[in-house]
Amino acid sequence: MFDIIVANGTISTAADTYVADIGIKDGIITAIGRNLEGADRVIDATGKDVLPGGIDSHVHIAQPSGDGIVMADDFASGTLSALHGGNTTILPFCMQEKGGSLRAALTDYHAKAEGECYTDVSFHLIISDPSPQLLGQELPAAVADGYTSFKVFMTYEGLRLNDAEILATMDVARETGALMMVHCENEDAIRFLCDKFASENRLAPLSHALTRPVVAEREATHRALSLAEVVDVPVVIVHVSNGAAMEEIERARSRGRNVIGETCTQYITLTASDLDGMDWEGAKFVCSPPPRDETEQKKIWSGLERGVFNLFSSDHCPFRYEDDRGKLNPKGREDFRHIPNGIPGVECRLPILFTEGVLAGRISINDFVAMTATNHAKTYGLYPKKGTIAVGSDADLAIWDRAAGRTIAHAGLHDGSDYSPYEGRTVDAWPTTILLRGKLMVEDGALVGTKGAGAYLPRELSALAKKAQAA
Ligand code: DUC
Ligand code: ZN
Ligand code: ZN
Repeated sequence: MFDIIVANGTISTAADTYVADIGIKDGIITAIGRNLEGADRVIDATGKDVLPGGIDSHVHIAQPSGDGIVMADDFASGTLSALHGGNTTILPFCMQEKGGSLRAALTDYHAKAEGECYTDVSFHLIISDPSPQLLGQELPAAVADGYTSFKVFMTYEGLRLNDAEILATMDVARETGALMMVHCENEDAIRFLCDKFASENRLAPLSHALTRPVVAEREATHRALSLAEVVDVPVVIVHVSNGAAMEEIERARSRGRNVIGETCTQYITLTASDLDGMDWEGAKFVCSPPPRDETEQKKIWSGLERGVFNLFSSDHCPFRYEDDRGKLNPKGREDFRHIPNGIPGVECRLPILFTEGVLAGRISINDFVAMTATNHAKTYGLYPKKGTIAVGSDADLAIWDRAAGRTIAHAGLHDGSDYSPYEGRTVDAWPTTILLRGKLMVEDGALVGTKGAGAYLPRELSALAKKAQAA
């Protein structure tokens, strides 16, 4: 006897595509086969794609942003938006405040998420202050408690770590088996260019892209990979925006390094010229690394096609546009250096890649599942509970309708921002019915689940990092 049967859908995992029924009991997939019977509820998925719920492992929600700036999403709106875009798990970042403890940051972040989520959530840490106390005690304790990944920044004053600090932090990753993610951009190069642009009074949003050139990302990527080689530790290079940085990853792998590569929606869809919009509208596209040009987009596509990128994420980092605490804050409306970095995108990630990747014939549906769900679970210690359709796995399912295409309009999205960088773009399919651990959350596009259905997920060590530690 099942609680629910999802009947006759075309199931795709990272490995396989086939037509079958899925039997669900107590939130778990307990049977996969033809002609399953005996359920309280049968969902007919004939002619639909049944995929694992998406996992977006790069999302920013309710992150302190300083300077009177406030992120547009709390856990309720951020996870609701993720859910409507076909996701059942997201991994936002819990940031250590400079000089603050990790415990304090985690207590605060858990309090923000508790009872608010529509998807399951787990947290990466951001290390902003790698003091001996943090590296020696707090971080290892947090890893043991299931916070098994953390991010460091090579850019942003107040957040960036120098090379010595990165090495010391990587050493903790090696010792604990945690996985380290690196934001690769050369802060000094960016600072130099920003000062130069400011002295020339070139303060419009486009200057954001011009002061964060490809070379600043390529150099930092090379350096991060070199430092990881010194420590002999695996590393995740997040939000790769261009071919040169991507080639650094390929070169490191050819030396035998264990490198996970991530790219994001904005690097296959947007270009720097979007920042050059009418008036100050370019602020809507300010994110770091910035979108590049069509040549770089093609290189990123080639990386997706050739499997260079393991992860395709949104880097959802939402601010409102018309808002004193958002993009058009009093300083930001006059000087690109004060426009908060980041764009919303958690709801559009999957339909855009499905349309432009799968339906356009660039990647297989199995590669799509790998890059949007399975590999995220494997990378961050959630597999096989999450990220696949298999007996014993959580019944996190997205039922896709290829007749539910639409033109993206922010009015139809669910995040807390007031615009979408993907406004006007057409997608040819949408995940219209979503189950979270067997619970029907969205049915034919309408919310039927409740806030608080999403749970916090402590994580195992990454299988990838474990491998390195054992070696
Ligand atoms: N880095 C991110 O990972 N997200 C948004 C902004 C940034 O700099
Ligand atoms: Zn980043
Ligand atoms: Zn990010």
